[in-house]
Amino acid sequence: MANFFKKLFGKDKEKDQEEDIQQEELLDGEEQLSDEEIEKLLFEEEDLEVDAVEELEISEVQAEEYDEPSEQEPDEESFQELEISEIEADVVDEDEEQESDAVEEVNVSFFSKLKDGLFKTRKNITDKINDVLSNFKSVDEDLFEELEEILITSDVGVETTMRILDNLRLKVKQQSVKDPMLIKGLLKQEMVEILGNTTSAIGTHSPEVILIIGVNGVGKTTSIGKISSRLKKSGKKVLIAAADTFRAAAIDQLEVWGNRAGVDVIRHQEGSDPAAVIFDAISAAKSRKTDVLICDTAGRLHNKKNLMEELRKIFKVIDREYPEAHKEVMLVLDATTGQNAIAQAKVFKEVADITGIILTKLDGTAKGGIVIGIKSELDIPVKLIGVGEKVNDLQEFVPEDFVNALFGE
Ligand SMILES: Nc1nc2c(ncn2[C@@H]2O[C@H](COP(=O)(O)OP(=O)(O)OP(=O)(O)O)[C@@H](O)[C@H]2O)c(=O)[nH]1
Ligand SMILES: [Mg+2]
Repeated sequence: MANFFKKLFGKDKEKDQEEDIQQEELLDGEEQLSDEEIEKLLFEEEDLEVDAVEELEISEVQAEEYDEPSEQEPDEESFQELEISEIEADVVDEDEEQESDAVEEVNVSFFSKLKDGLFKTRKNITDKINDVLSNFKSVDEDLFEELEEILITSDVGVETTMRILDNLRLKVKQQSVKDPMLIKGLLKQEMVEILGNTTSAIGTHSPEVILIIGVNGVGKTTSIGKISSRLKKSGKKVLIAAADTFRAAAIDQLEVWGNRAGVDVIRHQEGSDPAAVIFDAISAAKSRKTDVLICDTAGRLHNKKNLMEELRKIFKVIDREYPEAHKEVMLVLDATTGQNAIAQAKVFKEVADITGIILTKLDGTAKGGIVIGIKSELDIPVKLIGVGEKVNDLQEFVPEDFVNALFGE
């Protein structure tokens, strides 16, 4: 626990100032990304998405065929200005859906939900792989090149794709594979190996604090609603802290999710100090003997420096006031932003010891290959995946299930 948030606070007060300077340097120094680029990454997702598509797509037409923008893309202006009336309208809709959800729960298994959620990615990756494999009579370099293109256009990432293909070539040689159809099994093995199988669930300790961070619109608040509901159903005492005080609508949105899950939300007024909300929430969690405290944070502030400073203060309060609590820092990334999600993670990694990733909106993208890229490039476990907007559409990430669902098996 002592090293938790190690980059964020000093061991004593004297060091605080020095660390502040280091922190500044961390954020503003010779990073691979320029300051301007980081600002852009954190605050201008509209551009990000366009950039991601423009820079990274080898076969734009092919990918876009399946990658229609979802209604909930973060570039929606309306999301920023979300009115309470809109939130309420949403609740009515979702409440109606809840009943059918309950029925659906019985019939639709966890796995088929995952399969459905990965529909666009499956079309983009697996259908194309099947096509290629059935068109080839032997396993040769042209076949590997075709596979390479498919993986890169699905946002697996160049480096990771190369790694997968090198290992594949090796296995093909070692096992003297001649039949192209056998490649699929080897490819699956390779993906499962990269993804690993060491995911530890969140919300299993008591007391536990789960801090949810990420840029605006990625799905932080929605994920908190989904996690709260799951934990509550599993018998945990849950409390939510509305530490995104930047917009009143954000607090109301969280309260709506809290009500739905039957979980209390500790809130202050719009514009109040987020660290003070966390302080109060910790006091409440202690006196109510809460098992899990989940904290929402702002994704958009006036600038990157404010955002990082705010997180820093929050971390400090948690560490000081709740040292006995197990801590999880979950970074939420939007799968539809492709490689930019990885760039965002790199920025947040500099200021927080991220313990896991929640990858949302996998249902809205053909580029679910990003899961493999994230694991391979960042080495932070993807712990939860969002495959839809409803309360039950957040799943624990199990590599083998994911790869099987991806290959439609
Ligand atoms: N399709 C789909 N939509 C999702 C998923 N997760 C979240 N969303 C949608 O994404 C939009 C933004 O979600 P929020 O939870 O409000 O995002 P946020 O990160 O809290 O945003 P800020 O509060 O502005 O920082 C909402 O319309 C959600 O319904 C998912 O897994 N799939
Ligand atoms: Mg939010």
